[in-house]
Amino acid sequence: EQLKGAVTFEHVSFRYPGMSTYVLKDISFHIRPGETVAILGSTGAGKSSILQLIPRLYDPTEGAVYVDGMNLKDVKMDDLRKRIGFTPQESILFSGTVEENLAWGKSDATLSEMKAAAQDAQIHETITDLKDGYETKLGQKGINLSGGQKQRLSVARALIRKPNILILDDSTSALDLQTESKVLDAIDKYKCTLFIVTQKLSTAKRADKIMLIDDGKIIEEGTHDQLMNTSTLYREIAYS
Ligand code: DGT
Repeated sequence: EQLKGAVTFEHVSFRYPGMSTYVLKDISFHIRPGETVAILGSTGAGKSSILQLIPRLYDPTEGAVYVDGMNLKDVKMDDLRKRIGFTPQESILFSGTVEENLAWGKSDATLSEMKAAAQDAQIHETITDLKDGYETKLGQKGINLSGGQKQRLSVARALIRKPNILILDDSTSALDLQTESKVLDAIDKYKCTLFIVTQKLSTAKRADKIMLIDDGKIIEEGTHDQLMNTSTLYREIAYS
């Protein structure tokens, strides 16, 4: 059964294993399939902690997370892995070729699937300009990519799976506005549910829902236009 990509948090509270303080406190929201959610908030607010619960890197301490109405605990991990694209804050690339790094997203990916994903992530031309193209070695034994190039490669790796739910945890922070906007235009065509942690107003403006997170709680939510009308805090962020 295919996931469609609705995501529901029901009274989710969370503390990291072995820690006594809650980093998420009674978070509830419902996201419809295909919606884009921009998550904003200061450092340590809990943005990454929320997102890690969706691919089940952790389970909620209290409350539950549902995808398409199913408690995540009842969804097979393999189905989740196939259907959720997740790029963590620090891109994880290993010493191998560009192709091997991309195939980590989908082990049976063909070269043309890799190229399509790389084009969407605006990294294909950078790759073809490298000495050995997709065969170029990265890391200790090869070349080093810039922060923004690593981020785009990580996004490409997540797109290869054609995920129903895509989670970009600050994975476009090093991209300029124009490149980020091209990547997001391409992601629109995947019709996936998108969670994106961002500090860019241009990205927040595109979102169906913006969530402002502070101290483990959702303190404001709405569209850009709604929050510009109702939230002093959002206006401060918008004008800063
Ligand atoms: P960022 O990434 O600096 O923009 O901040 P957020 O909003 O993503 O915050 P998050 O979720 O990384 O951190 C929320 C709180 O949880 C913060 O007090 C640090 C703590 N925390 C984050 N990751 C871990 C972890 O792996 N283990 C433990 N024990 N605490 C963590």
